[in-house]
Amino acid sequence: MNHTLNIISSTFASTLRGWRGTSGSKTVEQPASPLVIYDREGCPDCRLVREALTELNLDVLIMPCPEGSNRNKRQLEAVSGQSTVPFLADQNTGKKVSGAAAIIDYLFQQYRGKSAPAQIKPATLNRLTSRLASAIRGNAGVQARPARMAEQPLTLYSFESSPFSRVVRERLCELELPYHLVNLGKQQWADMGPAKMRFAPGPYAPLANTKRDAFFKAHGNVQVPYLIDPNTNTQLFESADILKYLAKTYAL
Ligand SMILES: N[C@@H](CCC(=O)N[C@@H](CS)C(=O)NCC(=O)O)C(=O)O
Repeated sequence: MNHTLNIISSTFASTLRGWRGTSGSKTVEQPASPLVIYDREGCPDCRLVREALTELNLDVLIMPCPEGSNRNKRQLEAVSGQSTVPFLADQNTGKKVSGAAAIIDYLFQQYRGKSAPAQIKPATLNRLTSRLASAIRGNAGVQARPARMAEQPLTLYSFESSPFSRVVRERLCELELPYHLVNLGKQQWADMGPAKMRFAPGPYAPLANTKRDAFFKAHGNVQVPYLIDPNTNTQLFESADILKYLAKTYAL
């Protein structure tokens, strides 16, 4: 699909979800061992889990389980005894949790010390609009494409509602490439808007001592998607360039 149309449809998907998965909490302590999420980008229930992860500002290791391939599903079956996504394995507590409702409840209780707010839970309206968002994206992030394996997981800086990041996450899922998902949800009004045209006037400054702050110090701005591939020593901004890179490096 033409990249501009792809981004427009991705923007519609975020709009259908009311731009949930844009804001991240101001403070968070990342778990010592990364949470592992078995996920399918185009799956409506998985989206609700990823929205909660952005909201909680938690980073996770995503094990993509697209339809039509067993590469990561074999591991899912070994860990969980079943093959449905979303599934969470928390090595910090030894907990294994299946299904969006239970995972979201667990994440809020464990990492925020309170119940998940009603608007985040997989209630009927959230499930319906998440289904519509998947429908708008067609088959993107659902079916496996033939791909080479990556020796080490990639890293993607993203936040759930980011239309530009979604198209990259979809491709990572289709290619079954495990990746560390670093959530850079927006934490204040000054973060709103595109990196090159923020809504707030004046020079941009992220909140001090946050992941956004660290990213800003490293790159001079905060823009997602940003991909790191340790297998080829590559770091890339720009969704179109990242998609081309993934096709050239991993698609068969
Ligand atoms: N041309 C870039 C645009 C990326 C972009 O505008 N990303 C937005 C999020 S969708 C962003 O980074 N906004 C700044 C921020 O979140 O601080 C691409 O295709 O990757």
